[in-house]
Amino acid sequence: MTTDSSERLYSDDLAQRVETGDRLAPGQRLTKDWPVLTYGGTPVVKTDEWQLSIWGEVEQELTWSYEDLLALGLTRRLNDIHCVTHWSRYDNDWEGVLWSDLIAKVGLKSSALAVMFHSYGGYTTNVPLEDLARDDHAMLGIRHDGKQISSDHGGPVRAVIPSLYFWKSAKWVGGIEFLAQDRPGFWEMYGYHLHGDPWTEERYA
Ligand SMILES: Nc1nc2c(c(=O)[nH]1)N[C@H]1C(S)=C(S)[C@@H](COP(=O)(O)O)O[C@H]1N2
Ligand SMILES: [Mo]
Repeated sequence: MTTDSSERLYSDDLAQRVETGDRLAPGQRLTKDWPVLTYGGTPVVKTDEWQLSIWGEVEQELTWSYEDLLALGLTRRLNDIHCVTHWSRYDNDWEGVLWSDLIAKVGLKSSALAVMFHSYGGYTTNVPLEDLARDDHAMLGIRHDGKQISSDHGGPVRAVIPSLYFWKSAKWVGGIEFLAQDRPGFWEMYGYHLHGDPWTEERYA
């Protein structure tokens, strides 16, 4: 990929960080490979069995199939990921359904303030709606570096929220619960920060 096309796929924030040499979040080390970080087993979910349930502070609860999700359209984004265990990986090339495109299809109640992502296998993680709205790279990821996301890395559908530590990017997403009040998910209940901004090192509470 040429530098020019990479730059166009960056957020303004990342493009500026690349330019000013302020790209690695504090306390992080760069890795070229892609570690697998999973608590527990690896759910293997086939695309024709995968479903997304949407409930909570919504006008109408929804269940989407994989085709329903793809019908919202795929967008490509290039971004960096920062894991709370101190590794970072640059230039992850994602294709998926942008959060903004998804939210346009869901009738949110004005009481909705945060989301809880629910994964196949039981993992959960919470993210304020404000952060998802601000992060124009937030998506449900389908492809990474030109290939279907593998089961290890959360395929067929995982969250990608590059503005927060990577534990917020739930793998094997099967449910999105809209919350009237933010509440801790799995790691957050075990002492991880409720919010998780890598630039201010919101690692642990
Ligand atoms: N369902 C689920 N999602 C998850 C996790 C997990 O254990 N289960 N681990 C989180 C953590 S701590 C990180 S760093 C990233 C790792 O994603 P990767 O294995 O694709 O690198 O996924 C996040 N999402
Ligand atoms: Mo992590």
